[in-house]
Amino acid sequence: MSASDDCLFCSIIAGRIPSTKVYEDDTTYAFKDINPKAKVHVLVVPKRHYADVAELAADDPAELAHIVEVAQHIADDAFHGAFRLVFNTGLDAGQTVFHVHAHVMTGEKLDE
Ligand code: IU
Repeated sequence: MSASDDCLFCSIIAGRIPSTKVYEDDTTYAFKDINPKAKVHVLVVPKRHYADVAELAADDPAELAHIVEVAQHIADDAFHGAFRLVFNTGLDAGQTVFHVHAHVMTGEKLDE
């Protein structure tokens, strides 16, 4: 669970790799996805390193709830509160970065 130098999102949180920050507080960081799948596509991550959402939920459910709150705030600002929240979990579900991240998609009416 410790931050590792070879974790891309740990490096983004630490500022070693640039990102377009959308939100930050003591425990949580949010930045624009470099390959957006919606008009507004933001990744919300805990600053502490967890591989996936199941690991986060088991160790720190309050942080998971906080990530949902941050997603709601982003959507309140971008699109009257409507948003899609996705946690790809595991290689076969399309997870490519193994630092848990919520995809927040909003800013427009989304396909069903
Ligand atoms: P996934 O759920 O693990 O597949 O999501 C990883 C996301 O991280 C994906 O949407 C990428 O576009 C995004 N991303 C990024 O925002 N910045 C990067 O430097 C890299 C990936 I690499």
